[in-house]
Amino acid sequence: MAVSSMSKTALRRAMAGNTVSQKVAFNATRTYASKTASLKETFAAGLPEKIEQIKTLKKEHGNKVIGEVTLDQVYGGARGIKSLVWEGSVLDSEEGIRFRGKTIPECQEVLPKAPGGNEPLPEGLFWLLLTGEVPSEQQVRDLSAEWAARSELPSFVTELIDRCPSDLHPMAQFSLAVTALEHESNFSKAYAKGMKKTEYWEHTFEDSMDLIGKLPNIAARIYRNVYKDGKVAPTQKDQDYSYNLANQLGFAENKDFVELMRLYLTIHTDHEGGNVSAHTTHLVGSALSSAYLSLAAGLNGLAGPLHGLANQEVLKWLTEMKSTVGSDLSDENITKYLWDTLKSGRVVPGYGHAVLRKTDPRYVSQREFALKHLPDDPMFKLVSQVYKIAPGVLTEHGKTKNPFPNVDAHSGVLLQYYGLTEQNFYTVLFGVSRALGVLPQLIIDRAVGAPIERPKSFSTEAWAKLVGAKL
Ligand code: HAX
Repeated sequence: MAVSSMSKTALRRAMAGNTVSQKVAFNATRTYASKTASLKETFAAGLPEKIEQIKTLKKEHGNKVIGEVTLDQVYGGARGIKSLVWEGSVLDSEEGIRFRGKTIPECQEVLPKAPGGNEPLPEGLFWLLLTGEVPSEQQVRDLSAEWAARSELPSFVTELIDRCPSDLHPMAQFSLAVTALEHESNFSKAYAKGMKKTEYWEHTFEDSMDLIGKLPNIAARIYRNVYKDGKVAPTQKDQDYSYNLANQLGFAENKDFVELMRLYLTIHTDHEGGNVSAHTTHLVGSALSSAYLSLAAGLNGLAGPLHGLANQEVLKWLTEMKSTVGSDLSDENITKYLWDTLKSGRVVPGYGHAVLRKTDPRYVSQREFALKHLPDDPMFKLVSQVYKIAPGVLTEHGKTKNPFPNVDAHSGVLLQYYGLTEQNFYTVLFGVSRALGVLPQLIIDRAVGAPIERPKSFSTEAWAKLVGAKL
């Protein structure tokens, strides 16, 4: 019986009575034995309740008015318009992100860690985002193994990456490789043959798991081709996702870098649904494009300098500051450099946010990592000094609604400390993590039958007419 056609109770009963080998047979896609419920089984078990909740909510409250929209919002990038469903996370302007109701420190506390490690494994956050449940240690180990088992790239994708010119931006190479993986899509093949709507999510789940499994190989191949010797270490099947990424990039000898990857891949996953990469993945997915095509679209948005590319821009900006200002990095000189940046019409990268109005907790968690592992690094000290000065300058400048740092103000400094100094590559790491945040929602969208997205647009003339204005 297909997982999707079982009731929640029937599924739980079936799982409770199953032996290990029966459980493995129950989920045909599983390639190894385990005593605990798999991610797919756990998600399937919670699905009927979710579908019922949405049905009841729509039936009983579907006509309720949930807000009003001003013309300023329409011309202001739809800022603040309540119009999207996103299950994994909610962003509060003061407090920052909560993943399924949990803050970053809470996630650091409760999510399983690698043996001997302190940071949460991103596998656990993926599980939490998809199911709303904190997985057990064993479930997370199984997920690591499952992603490692799916990590191999088709040879034509490897060749495609190898043939990219080394001056093609790593994000463009990344998006190209993910798009090419469409060739492997279970969903697209099943759709072409004809499948029931209730089967959509299972194929999207399989595509998402395959895609996530392959991302470290893609990212590392791009990095090793562009900056190193082009050789990528094979995936180690008994290691976690972040270890493999660190190892394939060539940095796993340093245990602290592996820990940094675990933290980095956890905190960059998800930031509710309206940001460019999340919204784009969801929007493209709403047309029933596969997980590959949907994520590639999201990655193209992440590659913009106002979004994910800001983490590359921050380190560039700090490096330029050092060469412009010279060795006297006094508060006065940094203040002057900030003003020079603003007066030249540029933004201060890593500062400001469309929703947040306080320091981003993702910045705080990286700062805490730095205080623990690299308190004396000169670049970290510079980041801390800018943190002390920039909010005042931006407030005095008077434009930005949020003068505090966002996630991108810190990540580059951590990476460069461990020797990953190639800034143009940084957003690829962000993209690997973002996949773990946006794909759970794509699976949920397919599981609950989310419709194709189609908001209404008007020309300026038509808007003017609507608000009774004369142009
Ligand atoms: N430096 C200078 N000016 C800034 C600024 C900054 N860091 N942040 C905002 N402003 C300006 C805006 O450009 C805008 O100016 P105009 O009126 O001339 O257009 C004005 O302040 C009002 O903007 P806002 O309402 O405060 O911010 P937005 O919602 O329009 O934009 C951005 C949010 C994140 C794009 C913006 O703060 C910015 O450009 N920051 C720098 C780039 C950056 O760090 N991006 C990463 C954000 C986090 C993220 O998505 N990571 O992936």
